[in-house]
Amino acid sequence: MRLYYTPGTCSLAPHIVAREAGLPLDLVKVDLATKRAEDGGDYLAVNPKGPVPALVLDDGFVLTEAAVVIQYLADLAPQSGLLPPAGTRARYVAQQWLNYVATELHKGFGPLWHKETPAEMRAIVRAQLADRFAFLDRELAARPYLTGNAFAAPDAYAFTVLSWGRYLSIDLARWPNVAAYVDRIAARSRVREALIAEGLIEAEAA
Ligand SMILES: N[C@@H](CCC(=O)N[C@@H](CS)C(=O)NCC(=O)O)C(=O)O
Repeated sequence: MRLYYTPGTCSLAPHIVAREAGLPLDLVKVDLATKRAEDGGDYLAVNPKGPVPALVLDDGFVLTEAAVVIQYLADLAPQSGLLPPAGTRARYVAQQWLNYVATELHKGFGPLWHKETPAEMRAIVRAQLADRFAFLDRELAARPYLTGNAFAAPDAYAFTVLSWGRYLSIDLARWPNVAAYVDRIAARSRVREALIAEGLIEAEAA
């Protein structure tokens, strides 16, 4: 399987899930500005929608949309416990979190990445994110991970997105349970491997 990724973006989430699941992946870096893959290929030929991630299976089938790619990978390794079996209530709870991360957190950051976004809009977006982080902070007061006592696939996605705060001067220390959650996940050995592989932390720090 090949994962098309761009360091530190949402493609980090399926990358982490693959490592936590013990699944080998070939990583292909994508320059989002030019839509060129590091192997010289045209990324738009892989995913005509344009964004990372895209997962290309060994038979050439292409999966996109982070929350779906994450589920596909976790389902390849059911023994990893990263997602409960399909059809169970616990699975729907995990899907609720994946969807929440995708639509409220991941896309909630969207306007902040565009330099044309006016200051008034930035203030509204930051306030909305703060409300969502406050919600997460209340949830994480009750348990260490989104779905319970164990790290699971939605945590890989939430960790990835929450980590963007540092690029946008959003100090997670305002939400101590969220800050502790991010630190807890960052300390996991498979997560550190993914961060090193994407060049986000130094190997010596592993
Ligand atoms: N709907 C897609 C959106 C993915 C997405 O927003 N990817 C961002 C990086 S986090 C990206 O590639 N942006 C550049 C672009 O859209 O050209 C998903 O959920 O996977």
